[in-house]
Amino acid sequence: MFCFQCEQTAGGKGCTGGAGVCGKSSAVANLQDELTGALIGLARACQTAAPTAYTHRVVLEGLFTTITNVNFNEETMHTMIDKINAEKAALLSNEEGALDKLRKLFGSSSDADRAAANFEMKKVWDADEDIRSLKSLILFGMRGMAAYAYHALMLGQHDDSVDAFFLKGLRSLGEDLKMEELLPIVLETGTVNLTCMEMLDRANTTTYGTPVPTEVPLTIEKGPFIVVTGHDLKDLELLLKQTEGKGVNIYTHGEMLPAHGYPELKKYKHLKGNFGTAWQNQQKEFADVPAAFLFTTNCLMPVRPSYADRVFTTEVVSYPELVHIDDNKDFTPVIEKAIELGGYKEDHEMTGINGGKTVMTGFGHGTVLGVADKVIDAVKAGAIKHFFLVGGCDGARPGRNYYTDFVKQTPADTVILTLACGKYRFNDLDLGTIGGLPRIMDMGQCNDAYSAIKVAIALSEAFGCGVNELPLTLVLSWYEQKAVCILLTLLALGLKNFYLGPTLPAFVSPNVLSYLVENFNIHPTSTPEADLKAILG
Ligand code: SF4
Ligand code: SF3
Repeated sequence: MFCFQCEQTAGGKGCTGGAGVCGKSSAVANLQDELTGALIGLARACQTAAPTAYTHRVVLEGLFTTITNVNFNEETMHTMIDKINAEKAALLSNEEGALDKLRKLFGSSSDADRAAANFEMKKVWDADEDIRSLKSLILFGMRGMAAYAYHALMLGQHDDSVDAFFLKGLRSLGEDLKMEELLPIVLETGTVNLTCMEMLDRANTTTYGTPVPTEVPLTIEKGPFIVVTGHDLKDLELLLKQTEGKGVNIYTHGEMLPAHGYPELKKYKHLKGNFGTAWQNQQKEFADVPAAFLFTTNCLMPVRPSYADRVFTTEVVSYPELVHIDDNKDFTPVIEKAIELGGYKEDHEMTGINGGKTVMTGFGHGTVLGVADKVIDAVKAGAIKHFFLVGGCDGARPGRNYYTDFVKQTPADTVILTLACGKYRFNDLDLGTIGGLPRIMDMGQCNDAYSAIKVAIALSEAFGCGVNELPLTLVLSWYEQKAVCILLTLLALGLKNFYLGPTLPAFVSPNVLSYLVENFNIHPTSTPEADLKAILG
């Protein structure tokens, strides 16, 4: 196996051998390469055979499946590969002349299979390091973006330009392209991801309303409960409906926390609070808990015996021997498990990592821009000196205390916007308020980076300056591939001067890194003291 798509990759270089640091086996890693190669084959076939809505859905599922901490299961990997190959065969046989045209495109091979041949990912992993680096940025960015497009699709939204780009991007991985040909596709991944995040924001807010600031308890009430984790709001809604009146409470976990801010989800009285902290603590936090756990997306870690009997998966999440809830979305096994386990006998107090008993969420662009006048006045009067966006993925590396310490050390006249699961490092801190607004404002999930971008653009318009001239600094943490697509969006928008940690991606080659540093002024994080001093002068 070879995999270097996430931040915890072995030795900061790449996972090889029997298994990845995430627990993914070499068999699954190799199948993920085969799956990606099949997707490239399908994208090639779409050059002469028209893709259908189903084709686009298969592409999303295939890419989403390969995100870190989503699929650990050889069996479902095989099913997915078969599905992709079947779709390619169906497209080519349905469209008259499609195969002949493809043969022409690919030379004169008489072998039908070779015309839209599946690609061997080893060719990318063995390529020149700069080509490999740029193709990795495209592939990993598309994997992250596919998850967002998938959630939007579950709420009935899709976008033709996003669908078309996945096919173009996949094809580019199998082509002999030079650096100067790949670079524009890297940036295009970021531009298309902005459209994709906007689509998901629209899907979420038109379905569930505009998020409102909401205080979320961390204490678990007595009685049966289910913990829902991941990013898919639709799954949460379906589970809330199916548990109504059954005496089973629902708690969010990880990236599901921002669900509490949406009016149409908040209205369910049995959506009680948030359980635990970020994903990398699950093996400790889930141990012996008398509740059922439902994973709707990443980040699933290898399950431990003390709670393996109570973890359920849905969507593309898959782990050997766990009960999977299929597309019919009948959550009965999850609900029955929660009732059987019974929950805690008395209310069970839990806290955030800094000891806080509640957290706040619900500060999306709707809320923040709703008080834009207040914010602008506070900046003009000098009450707010600087904005920080401190957010991104959390992870297990010890150096990630940086983000807690950074936030603790920010001066009292600064505002911290945050998003994604990295916020669990500090979201239970009480840092007081500025002009009636809390100093820490949670904008939502990682895809709600769209909210942060909207706010930054609105501020720059209000102050009549470019976004890069605003008193705003992005201090980002990355772990998996959604962070990659968001980073590409920031680059595509021309945002400069941000801090990235805890380490730089292994798939960024020295040449690509110096390009990014020169053109976008990306700084690796150092120490909170030094970085704050450099930022605030
Ligand atoms: Fe290693 Fe990350 Fe790939 Fe898992 S996803 S195999 S930890 S690089
Ligand atoms: Fe976290 Fe996995 Fe990335 Fe949506 S849940 S941010 S790491």
